[in-house]
Amino acid sequence: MNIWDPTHECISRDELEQLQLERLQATINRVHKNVIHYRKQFNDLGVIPENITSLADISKLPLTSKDDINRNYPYGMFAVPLREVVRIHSSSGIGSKPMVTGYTKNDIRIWSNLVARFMIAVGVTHDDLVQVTFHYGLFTGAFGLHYGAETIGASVIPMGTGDIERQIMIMQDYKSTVLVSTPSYALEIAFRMEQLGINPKSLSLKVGLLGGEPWSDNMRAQIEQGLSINATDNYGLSEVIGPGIAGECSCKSGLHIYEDAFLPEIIDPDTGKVLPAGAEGELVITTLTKEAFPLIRYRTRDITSLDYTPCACGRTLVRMKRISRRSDDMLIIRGVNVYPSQIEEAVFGAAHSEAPYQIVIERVGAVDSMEIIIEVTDKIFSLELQKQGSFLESVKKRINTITGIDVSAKLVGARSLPRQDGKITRVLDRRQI
Ligand code: DLL
Repeated sequence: MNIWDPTHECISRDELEQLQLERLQATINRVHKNVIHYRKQFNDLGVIPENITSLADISKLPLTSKDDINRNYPYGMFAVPLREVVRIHSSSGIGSKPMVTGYTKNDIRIWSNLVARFMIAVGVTHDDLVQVTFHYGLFTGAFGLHYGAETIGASVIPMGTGDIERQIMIMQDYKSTVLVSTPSYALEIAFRMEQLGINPKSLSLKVGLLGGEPWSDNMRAQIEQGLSINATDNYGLSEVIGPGIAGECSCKSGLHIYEDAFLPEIIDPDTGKVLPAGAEGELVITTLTKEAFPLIRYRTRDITSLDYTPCACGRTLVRMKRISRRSDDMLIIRGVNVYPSQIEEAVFGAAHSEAPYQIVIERVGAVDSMEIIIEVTDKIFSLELQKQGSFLESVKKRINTITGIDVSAKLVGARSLPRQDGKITRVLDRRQI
């Protein structure tokens, strides 16, 4: 079996814990010295870096949230001067501003190697042709997978997102062997191929490296059949590094977390208390190698559990269960993170006042759609028809500016949205994943 970095992926637990402690102490020293936010938090809790002498001491440190990152927008939590940063990425924040992350040259090198791990783990080699269908831009997905594939010496086809039929044509003509995408995009490609009468077996595809959004075993089976590939799962989030935090091996019984680079904990999302090994709760991650943008006890809001039993693949790194839900209200629409609060900001901003609204999400085939239904208020009602049209346009434009996604919007009669105890259900997610 091929293992990219056996020294770290098959390390004994004792050695791993020693390495983690050394890296944790170095990270704590760095953020204490260079990041005002952490120094202040440590001071408030009476923590001095010298007090962290075991991995268990991590519970003395404060948790970090998306709010903290947002409050320090854009560069306040960087631990190096900008001149040492060679790359900036960002992802959706809670409000109208994104969360900005940075990488030093060394961060990029480590990131590429972490991504290489899950590629090699599911059988991708330097002989493969890797078609990357993520959007190349501020999103971490495309660059992360791109560099990982180059690191193992595979040939990268940097397609980006776009017309599905063009993706299929390139797949056919360039003889792509690996598909990099979100699970829903992979399913969309499979559906379109079926419509076009293309036999998936006529393609050269063999592996799907899929991640960026939750997906079920049922979806996996549909993708595997529809594209005639081995569909594998990988996990990450932009704030922490992007893809390359965890990935499946060929056993497909959980995702190995790359614990030499990330220290995972599971907490109770309501109390913040650390839960025992095996319990389900919110994944919290401390970065152990990052230079530009280290994070201490970052609340991912993703719900999972950790399995420390040995894996048949020979890797000793802990496995996390596939993520199925979150402890906050973040939605992932076509791979893009969206908060209901951002939609509300757009609706109220366009209406210049509060307006009753509901967000409806559907999945038709494999494609997510979001519709904003807004009740006519006296103020909106008094607008002539043409102005109502431009109000809806303004809502859609604002949502697109904040989140980058296209939505539809419509007006309905006053008090026509269903209410429970006087309240409108803000989000109606009708997707069956
Ligand atoms: O989605 C990074 C990524 C790109 C991972 C490509 C894998 C492949 P964000 O846009 O910041 O980063 O979204 C992160 O997406 O907190 C999870 O809720 C969700 N997510 C990511 N991967 C998975 C997965 C990228 N494999 C958020 N299964 C995370 C379930 C996932 N959810």
